Amino acid sequence: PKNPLRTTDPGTIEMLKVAQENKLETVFDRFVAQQPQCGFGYKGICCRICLAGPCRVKAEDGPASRGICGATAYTIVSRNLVRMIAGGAASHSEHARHVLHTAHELVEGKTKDYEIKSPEKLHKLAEKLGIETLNRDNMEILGDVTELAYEDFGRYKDRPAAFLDSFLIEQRHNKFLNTNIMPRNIDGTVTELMAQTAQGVDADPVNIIFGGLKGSLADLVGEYIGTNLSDVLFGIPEPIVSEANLGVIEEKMVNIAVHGHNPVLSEMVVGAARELKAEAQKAGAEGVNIVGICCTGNELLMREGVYLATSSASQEMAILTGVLDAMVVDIQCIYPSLTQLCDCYHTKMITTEAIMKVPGAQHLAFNSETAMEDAKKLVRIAIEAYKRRDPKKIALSKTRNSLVAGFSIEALTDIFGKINPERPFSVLTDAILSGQIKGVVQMAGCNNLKRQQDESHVAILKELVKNDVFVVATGCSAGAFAKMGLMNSEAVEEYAGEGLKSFIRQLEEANPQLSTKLPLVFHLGSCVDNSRGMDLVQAMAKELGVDTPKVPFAASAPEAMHEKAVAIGSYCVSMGIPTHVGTMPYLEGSDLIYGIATQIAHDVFGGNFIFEVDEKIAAQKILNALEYRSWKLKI
Ligand code: BF8
Ligand code: SF4
Repeated sequence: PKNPLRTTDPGTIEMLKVAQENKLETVFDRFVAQQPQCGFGYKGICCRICLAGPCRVKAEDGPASRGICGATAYTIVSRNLVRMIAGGAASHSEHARHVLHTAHELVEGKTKDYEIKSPEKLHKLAEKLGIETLNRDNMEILGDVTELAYEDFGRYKDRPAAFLDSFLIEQRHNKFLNTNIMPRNIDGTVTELMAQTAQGVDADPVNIIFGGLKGSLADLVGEYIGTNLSDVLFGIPEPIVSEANLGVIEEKMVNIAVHGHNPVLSEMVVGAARELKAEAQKAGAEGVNIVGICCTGNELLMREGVYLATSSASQEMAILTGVLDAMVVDIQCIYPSLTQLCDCYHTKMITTEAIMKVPGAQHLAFNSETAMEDAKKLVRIAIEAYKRRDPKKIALSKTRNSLVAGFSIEALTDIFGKINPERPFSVLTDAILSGQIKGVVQMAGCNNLKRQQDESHVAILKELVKNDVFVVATGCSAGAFAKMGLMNSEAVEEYAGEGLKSFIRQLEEANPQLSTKLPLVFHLGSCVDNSRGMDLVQAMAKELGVDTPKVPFAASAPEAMHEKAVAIGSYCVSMGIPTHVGTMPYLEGSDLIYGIATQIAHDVFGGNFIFEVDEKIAAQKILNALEYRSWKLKI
């Protein structure tokens, strides 16, 4: 391969050398050890849904072209695929459920450690959901909001999930009802999908895929609950400056990485770190440095300006600096291998959630009732570990880049609103209609070592901004840009095309109150905050007076990995968005399913998957999709 390291992230490259010198195994070695990966699995034509299997589609025709029960390639591929969506929806909603429980405990008076940080968001959310706000106490309003959110998890009545329906423009609402994919709840939809795809149930690939799309919308319900309630409890993100990459882990500090997804825990750790500064100083450090990994990092970066240490594929690298004192994890995207590396260092690994334990890690159950107390225990474990650092093992990274994050829809509305207060999003759509910018692309998703880490994110971004596309980003895609120094104003100068540059400068001139210049790519938040992107595309649709399939808006997940990414991609398609994916999902074993994903979906929902591993060609396909839509709008 052109780059045997399989990463393009300079911080990770520094640390990989440390791993190699010390013969420490990392994900990069295990990726190589797994090659070649199974061809049947890759194509999605291995079925192990029942104990008669595993069955593989081994021939074009005859008995070997089907599983023992007679399931054909298209049935097996579609079942496998939508079970991934069910997994994604379950994951995002588990995250949302935790935020919801915390909000509920606050309402019940069971926790004193949380508050309604943004009454403004609470009121807006309640109004959207049809909950009365006039002359009512905030806690009462939050009580009704949480009740409705709980109903969205388990509703049996035939009524669409409120945390989706209230966020949809009319045309999408009707489309989802007419195609029978509007979920009425989350838990029931995930369960139904498992039942639908069990041995001997649905064999019709179209019906299975439509079940999957309903599952993907259930995922979006969870994301809407997660994003909105997090904003209520922890504040609406606003533009904020910070830094990213492994160099933010500093020798003179007690360093705690918060890794995973849920702000409920990590927000408390940030508070506890501030309170326990004196204890850290007593131990010889200058203070406590919280750094984020993956999406919990994005959550804290967006609201608190906490440094982002790294993203998913390079999570192990944080330990190799030799100065990470604790790795505190909640749920999702956490490599079980972390303990293996922690064992070679003084670093303490601590799991905190009942459904997420790793052999070798210490488990400290985190409860919202005792949140601050628990968070302080975590910080103290790190301070103790700090005293046991081995100076011989210290290998600091020099890579850290400045960034600007914090672009919630509210923040974007404020920024655009300085130019047109009545119709903020017309600023964006007018710029598209005038040709100043070509459209909007939401870059999202993970790292996947099938690609060189971050290479595809960066290559596609550069191609898009050079061609005047306004880019928003979430998750590890945003992480890649932050780490690489592409999420700041200098990057606008260096990489933006003339149209995009003038658009961003125009926004800056209209917003002198901002303490920072604007970045090349606008950070929308964590993966659940892809829901913010769905608000954005619909705000643009409203402004243009059209349905979403007519909006010059596309999505791209160049290095998709997690089941959650499969769910997100699928709801983007349902939302009428052309959606590029750069790592192939397991569907090449059925031309029919490939066709449904890339073409039939377009006929029904107006969105479609664009599977393309070559970055240049992918960027061109995304640009073509945007251009076609802008051209249609203008005629
Ligand atoms: O939810 S982008 S690798 S960290 S799944 Fe995971 Fe993928 Fe990163 Fe965030 Ni999202
Ligand atoms: Fe084989 Fe059918 Fe069982 Fe799948 S469900 S493992 S194809 S017998």
